[in-house]
Amino acid sequence: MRQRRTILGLLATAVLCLPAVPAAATQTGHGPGPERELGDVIPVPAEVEPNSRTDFTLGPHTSIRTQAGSAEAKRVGRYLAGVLRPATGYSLPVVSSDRRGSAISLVLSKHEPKVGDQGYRLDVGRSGVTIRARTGAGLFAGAQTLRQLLPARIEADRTVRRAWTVPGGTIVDKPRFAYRGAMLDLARHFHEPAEIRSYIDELAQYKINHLHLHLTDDQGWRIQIDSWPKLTTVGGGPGTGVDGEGPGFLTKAEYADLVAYAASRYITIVPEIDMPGHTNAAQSTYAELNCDGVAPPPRTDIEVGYSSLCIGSETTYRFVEDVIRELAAMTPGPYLHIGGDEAHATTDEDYRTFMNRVLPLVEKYGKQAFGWNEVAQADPPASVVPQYWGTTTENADLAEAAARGNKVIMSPANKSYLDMKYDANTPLGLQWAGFIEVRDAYEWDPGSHVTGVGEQSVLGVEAPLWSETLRSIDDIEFMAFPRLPAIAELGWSPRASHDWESFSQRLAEQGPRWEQRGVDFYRSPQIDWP
Ligand code: TNX
Repeated sequence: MRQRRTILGLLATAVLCLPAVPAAATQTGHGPGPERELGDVIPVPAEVEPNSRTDFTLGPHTSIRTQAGSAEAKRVGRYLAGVLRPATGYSLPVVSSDRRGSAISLVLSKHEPKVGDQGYRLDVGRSGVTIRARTGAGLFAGAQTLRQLLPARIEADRTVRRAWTVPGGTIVDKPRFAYRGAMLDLARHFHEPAEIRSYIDELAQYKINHLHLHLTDDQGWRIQIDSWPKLTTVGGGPGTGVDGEGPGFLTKAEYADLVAYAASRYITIVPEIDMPGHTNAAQSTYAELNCDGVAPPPRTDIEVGYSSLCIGSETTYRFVEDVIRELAAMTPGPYLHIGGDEAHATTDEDYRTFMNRVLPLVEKYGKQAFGWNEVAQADPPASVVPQYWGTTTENADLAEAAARGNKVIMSPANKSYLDMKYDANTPLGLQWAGFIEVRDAYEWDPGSHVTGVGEQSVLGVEAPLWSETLRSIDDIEFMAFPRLPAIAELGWSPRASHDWESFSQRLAEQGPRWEQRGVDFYRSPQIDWP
């Protein structure tokens, strides 16, 4: 719908541009005061102190002032200017002078208390907004909060004449969990870099800071590996993907561009090569990866659990090491995900043998291993991060791993899987873990969801989006929104702030923002959309 929406959006904007008085003010009866309340943000901030006497209104002479000498602050300033210029029509110059006057100031200080490495303090006073943080990531998070504190039409791609007022007061905010992730499956259907960038832009608004890319599976191989070139030319070529309709792959250059684009939004890419199962694309391309030396036919159905690398063969480990080495070399982030799920065609003993050889390889190339929670069955070292995808609240292997000191990522399939249908009428998605309405996605606690896995053992949360039924960015958006913001809030906001009534009201206000941006979303009947 992106194309169509944009044209409608242009028309609407053109109409609203005509009157001399601020359009939205006339339309909604709002005076010059702010349309939003301080704290009307997803994820909800940790501490909010409104002050109605210090609202700030952006004007044509407002500048974005960034800490002198800080390239990092300048980078966030430029990003923020890029977000605010189209709708306001103001020039919002990014300057590093101490000149007085109306400004949004971005200040980096190692001594800022109470905000940790990812948080920020945001003060809205009469002459401007000041965001303070200890890191660029913190400034960026504060910039996203500021963006949501402005009226929804700030997301318009054309000038809208109205007052751009930010509610006065102070926010002090930092995340509950260090890791807030989303996952995109490029294997079942490839998604183009432009689509991935557009998803990254959406994720960043909700303070998601990791994007896990599921790069390989039975139906396709989506990342260039020079030492095994046919993985992509054949395994990512025409006819690959579910129903043969999802071909494509990322070259190393495209992958590097994506890593850089994500980094500019303070998002770290976590690449996944799934093994020892989910490997048919590789095994049908290279016969030597099979115990019998015979390449199976390519598969485009959505069965799982039938493929396995040959555990007793040295060729397997040469292959795995080549792939891990090349992937680690192109990945600046600390994590590398080795899958490990649904290896039903691998015996338990072989699975342990495999993991005991492969986990050290990840470390050898300087990365920390993530694996789906089955990896906990191999008693991995404490540095390994199991990702829980089960649908129950009991998992002895995971609890034992937590007791041994492993940190885990929480992605329970019946809560956080964005590819599950909302209800029986959802045209896209699967339903093996049940229907997931937005309230289901919101009503659980990552810090106590699995018995024996407490808050201290949780590195964070992640919302996976598997692509068996998804082709376009519109499909992705429709499944991600509005559930992704629910998972994002569970990952960022303090446990004590958890409140469905508050969340659902703040979520309703995201609807017009998605409309402005041409983002598809599911109009859940649980939400009172404006
Ligand atoms: C299970 S969850 C899988 C994936 C499927 C997904 C579909 C997990 C670790 N494995 O292979 O795509 O279900 O929802």
